[in-house]
Amino acid sequence: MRLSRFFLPILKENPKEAEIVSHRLMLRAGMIRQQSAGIYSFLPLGKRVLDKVCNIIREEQNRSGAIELLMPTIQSADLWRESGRYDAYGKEMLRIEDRHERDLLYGPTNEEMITDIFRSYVRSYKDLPLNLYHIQWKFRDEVRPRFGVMRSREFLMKDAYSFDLDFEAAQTAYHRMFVSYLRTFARCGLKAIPMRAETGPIGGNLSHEFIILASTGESEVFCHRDFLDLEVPGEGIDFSDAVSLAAIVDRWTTPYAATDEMHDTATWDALPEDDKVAARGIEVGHIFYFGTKYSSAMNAVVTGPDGKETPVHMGSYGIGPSRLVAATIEASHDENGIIWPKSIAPFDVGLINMKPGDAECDAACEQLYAEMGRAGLDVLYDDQDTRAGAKFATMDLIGLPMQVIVGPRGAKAGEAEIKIRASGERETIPLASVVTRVQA
Ligand code: P5A
Repeated sequence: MRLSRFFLPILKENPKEAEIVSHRLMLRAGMIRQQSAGIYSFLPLGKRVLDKVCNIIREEQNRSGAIELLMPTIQSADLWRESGRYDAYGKEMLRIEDRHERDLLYGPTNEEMITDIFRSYVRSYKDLPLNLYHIQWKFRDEVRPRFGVMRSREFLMKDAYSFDLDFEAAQTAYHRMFVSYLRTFARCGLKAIPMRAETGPIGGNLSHEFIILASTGESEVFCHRDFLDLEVPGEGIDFSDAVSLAAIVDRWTTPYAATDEMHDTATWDALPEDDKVAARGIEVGHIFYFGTKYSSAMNAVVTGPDGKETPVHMGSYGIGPSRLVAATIEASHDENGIIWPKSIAPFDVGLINMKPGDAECDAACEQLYAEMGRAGLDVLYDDQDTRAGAKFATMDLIGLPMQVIVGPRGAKAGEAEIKIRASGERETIPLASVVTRVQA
């Protein structure tokens, strides 16, 4: 992508409304624009990151055996009356009336709708286990939306819903999602720590939040140092092996970890000082087992092997991709801007032409741009006629993992400078080695 043809509305000034660094950097880097309180457009740079996050989530959901569908954002109030949550959800739910005076709502979550889909088609235990997910916008009318897309009113959610015959099978479904989440966050370049959590309006009594540590996090969290070195399961993990899944979950839930809501000071105080990590954290995922709460209320039953009908056991599993984009920036930035982990960077590399109009410089850049493209790299080519200082500042701000800088002198000598965004390390190398160096 040539910067001259891209849409990257960089802000020079620090936006006053932004209280936290991710909000500030997302506005400045032209990733998002606020349309009304807590409602944002994702501009092209932001959309690229969001798509990358969603693709990682999708791959890991699919790997674990979950199946993607797509439910609408607008739901009928009648479904929610069946579960009793239409009134219980309160003011966070955006209620809408259509021209026929029918009550609708903009979905804050989809337990009712998925239960309705399930009960319409599934009758037998032989069709279980089943896990259906989608990635869809949600709306929650938060009293005080703030921090940009970190806590917005309209936000993207991946929500998965599992259906099983009994508690034991449902627990394995929970473990599958738990392990899938460990892999998902690790692939996004994040260390997420599972912590026991309150279940709030979703319900049930088994729940974990996945928290990443960041000094600006909303919750206070407490965990054992061991978490920092725990190994995340590899991609060969067998999601049909209930015993191995349980062993992984056991390993990841044994050391102490709790948010302030669930904090047990007695257990905490008993830990050796050196093992304690007290920090702030951001919830990027939340999983629930709530048994037959919705299936009983909504008559979602299956016939078991004994021929008897029983309400199906369910769980739901959420990740906020739009929040995850902001949370990554909270966890990975410096005074010059964002530092994207490779896996979710909007482009793999930024190519800077220091002197557009200089024949040798242009030729060297055009050649590198074409070669990197052929090698499958996603390149943002700054071909604009702007000051060197502004070019560097923009590249650092938008945080691509690597920069390739070509000036007239380098072009003449057949050389380019490589800069690693995270470390600031620079190196001059022959033009001919740039592609292999960037790929490595
Ligand atoms: C689980 C999936 C649920 O709604 N029902 C379906 C369950 N869980 S949750 O914890 O309430 O939300 C899941 C994830 O969505 C993100 N999230 C948000 N992101 C941005 N702005 C918000 N206001 C917001 N609220 C929730 C979080 O990542 C959360 O873990």
